[in-house]
Amino acid sequence: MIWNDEFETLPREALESLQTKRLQQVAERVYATVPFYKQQFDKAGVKPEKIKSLDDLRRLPFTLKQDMRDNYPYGLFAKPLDQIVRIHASSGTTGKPTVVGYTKRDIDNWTELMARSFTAAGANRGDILHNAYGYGLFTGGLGAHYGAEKIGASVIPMSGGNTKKQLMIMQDFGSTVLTCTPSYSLYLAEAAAEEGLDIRKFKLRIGILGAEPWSEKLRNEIEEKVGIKAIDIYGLSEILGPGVGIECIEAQSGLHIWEDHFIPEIIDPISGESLPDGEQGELVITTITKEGIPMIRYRTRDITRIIAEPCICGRTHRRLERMCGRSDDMLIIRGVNVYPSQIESVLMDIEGVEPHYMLIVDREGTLDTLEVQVEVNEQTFSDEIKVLQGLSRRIEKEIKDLLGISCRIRLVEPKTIARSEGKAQRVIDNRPKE
Ligand code: DLL
Repeated sequence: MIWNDEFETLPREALESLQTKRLQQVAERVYATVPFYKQQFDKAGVKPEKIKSLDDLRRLPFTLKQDMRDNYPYGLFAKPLDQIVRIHASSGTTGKPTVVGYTKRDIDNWTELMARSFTAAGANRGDILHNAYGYGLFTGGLGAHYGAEKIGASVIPMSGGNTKKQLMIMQDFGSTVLTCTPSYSLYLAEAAAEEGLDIRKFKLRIGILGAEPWSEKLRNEIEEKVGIKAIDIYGLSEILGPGVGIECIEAQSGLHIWEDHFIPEIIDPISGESLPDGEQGELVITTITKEGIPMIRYRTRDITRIIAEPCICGRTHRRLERMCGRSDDMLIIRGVNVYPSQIESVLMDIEGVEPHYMLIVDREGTLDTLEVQVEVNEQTFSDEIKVLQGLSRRIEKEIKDLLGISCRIRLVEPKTIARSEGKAQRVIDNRPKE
């Protein structure tokens, strides 16, 4: 099913000419209304009227998260506050959050894109949608909420936390669609088992999961343990919130990015050079319809590639490969680049190991060290020490074979690694900051 046939299947040529027109408009708008952009454009020596084609986008300067911080809280808004109807902010572990504002039209567009996304994921008006994304400054809860209402589903606005109650409601109300982070979906399955319940017997059929990186292997694990089709949804507050891109249930392979609202590019994260479709690099997004806080060439720091081949679902919007992680989550261990998702893939392939792990990076003398703490299941844990040692050695070898680095493996008892109700934290880097 397609929510908005006209726009979702627009022939490429028409889509690109719409993008060009909207790009010109947004360039003019931000130049005229946001002093920061005027300064940036002037510094780069480009006037908005010089933007005549999609290729000209490359002449515009990038916008960074730091630019949002420097203009905290409202400096990048392109509309006066009396036209802003909603404000969200990203959590940000250190310092001030990044703040975004939406006009009435922005909220309508967001709702439309979430309705498209939910429909692409296979949800519809007959569904009871259990929304366990956090409501609040985080965009997940409210973003999903309005989209779900728009498609006519019955939304249960659970928000995060209170896991036992979530399970009771989910079972008693007959929830059919679950929206939360991938890690929380697994936690729900585990907590259900502790209560003597089998979540697979609930009425859940689809999970629309995102807000954190997860591997294909983790998807398989979730589909098996929760008994759902697990669909990947992507977004970030700086650009919109959830619903920037989503997998379609037909292909479950790559996330369609809604190109009538966003222009994606891939760049080399170090040199900033644009890379061709198909090459992996950092995702850069320009919003072409947003009014409250338009973003020009925003560097997301998310690592992916663009899949330009047509999709079997009939949508013409290109796809992004599942995010491999963030450039700032990439660990450099003894000179080797390591994404936590690569280690996750190794772990998920090994029998007896649970999908709960933590990576601890440290420095001994001048040498970086990596310890992989991973839970083993009850049965394995009660095995003889020899069996456990064999398992450790196997994990260590597979990581070495894949990434070329040695690490220490620490097998830990089931349920000792902290569970999360939102975004999971899987890395602790204790190295002194340079
Ligand atoms: O996480 C918005 C969202 C809510 C997306 C609910 C999906 C579902 P932020 O808190 O601003 O917004 O965090 C955005 O989370 O730059 C990525 O690094 C990461 N992220 C989001 N979705 C995915 C995904 C929301 N599907 C940051 N896969 C982004 C991998 C994701 N990483």
